[in-house]
Amino acid sequence: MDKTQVFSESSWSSLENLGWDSEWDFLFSPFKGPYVPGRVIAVHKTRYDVNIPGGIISVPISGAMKKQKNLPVVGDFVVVLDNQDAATQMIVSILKRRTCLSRGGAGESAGEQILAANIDTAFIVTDPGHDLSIPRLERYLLIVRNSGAEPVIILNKSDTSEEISTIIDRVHAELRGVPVIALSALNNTGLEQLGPFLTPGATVIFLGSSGVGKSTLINALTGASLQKTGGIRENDGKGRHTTTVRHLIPLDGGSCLIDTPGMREVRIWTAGNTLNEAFDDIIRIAQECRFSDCRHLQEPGCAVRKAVEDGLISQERLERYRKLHKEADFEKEKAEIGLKRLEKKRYRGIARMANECRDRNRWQE
Ligand SMILES: Nc1nc2c(ncn2[C@@H]2O[C@H](COP(=O)(O)OP(=O)(O)OP(=O)(O)O)[C@@H](O)[C@H]2O)c(=O)[nH]1
Ligand SMILES: [Mg+2]
Ligand SMILES: [Zn+2]
Repeated sequence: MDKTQVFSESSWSSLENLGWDSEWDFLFSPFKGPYVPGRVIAVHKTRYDVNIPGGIISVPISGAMKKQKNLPVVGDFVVVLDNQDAATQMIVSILKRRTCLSRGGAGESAGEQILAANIDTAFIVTDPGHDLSIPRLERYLLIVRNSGAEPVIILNKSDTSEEISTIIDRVHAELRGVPVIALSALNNTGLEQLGPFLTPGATVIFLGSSGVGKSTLINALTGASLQKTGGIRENDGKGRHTTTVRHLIPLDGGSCLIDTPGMREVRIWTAGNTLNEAFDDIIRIAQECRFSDCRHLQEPGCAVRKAVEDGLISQERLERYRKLHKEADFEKEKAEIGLKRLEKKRYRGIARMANECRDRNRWQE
């Protein structure tokens, strides 16, 4: 391999230390000859930093992948064409993702935005003060559960809060069934609670708003200042968006961490069954509603509204459910409209081809 292409020789890892196992080996087995496996550790505009055996290289993707909009994300295991020549080095395929973290596109843009792949545990980091918002945590939970990864909530900056155990109880009560860990990245206390998730071969990601301390936490875990950290604004406690790219970092014990930029907007992607699982209490009670398509608004014989009156479900919880449901439907609709447009375009292409064919035949007659 051309040594000049390995721009970061000191920081590369063996693929085994980046989660490569026999299952990946199996998926890679059809590729022989000039192909090598690798893991995407960072994504730039058109180039990808890929850790391959022997180094980290910066490569583009193949034209076919570009055309199919088949874009790698951080955490992907990929197949790289590596035939000694830096000019033709490129990613040619993505090995089938085990888990895939995605959200609805930002702004009005339709579609899915894939954030990262092959994540085992997603830490949803929040600050118990300024940033704490149950509805936002719930959105993150939906995104994570939908991805196939396991969610864990981290209340960072526990050094700044006197009532941390009350907050833990509140989060537990509102968002059932998710582990909640309180720690302080700055003071290096409570980090040992993350140990069970950082097993050899595991990949974990840190999600959350800007300024909650994701990079500080990663630096504390790696024991190095690999990630830049930033202050937060005095007036509203918001972060300054210090981290700008998602980055995969290997940890000594054989696990991998992914730092991410703080999210401004947490849109859920088509939440499907995950939404129903998260609100299984409401779904169960809704089976008793008189109308099967009851929206639990003004309909007579609504069991859900009765459950709210009886204090079995909180009004806020019902409202969060309604809002998320509406949003998931909207994302689905946006995606379907996009699909229809695509079909129309494809049909127009076929019709044009048929016309051209007919004209040609006529001309030849
Ligand atoms: N008091 C206290 N401050 C912390 C703690 N962890 C992080 N901070 C501070 O919070 C600020 C933001 O930390 P970062 O690690 O840059 O936050 P981030 O989540 O990576 O932010 P973005 O990269 O912008 O998304 C810094 O000033 C940190 O020193 C903590 O446990 N306690
Ligand atoms: Mg950061
Ligand atoms: Zn109802």
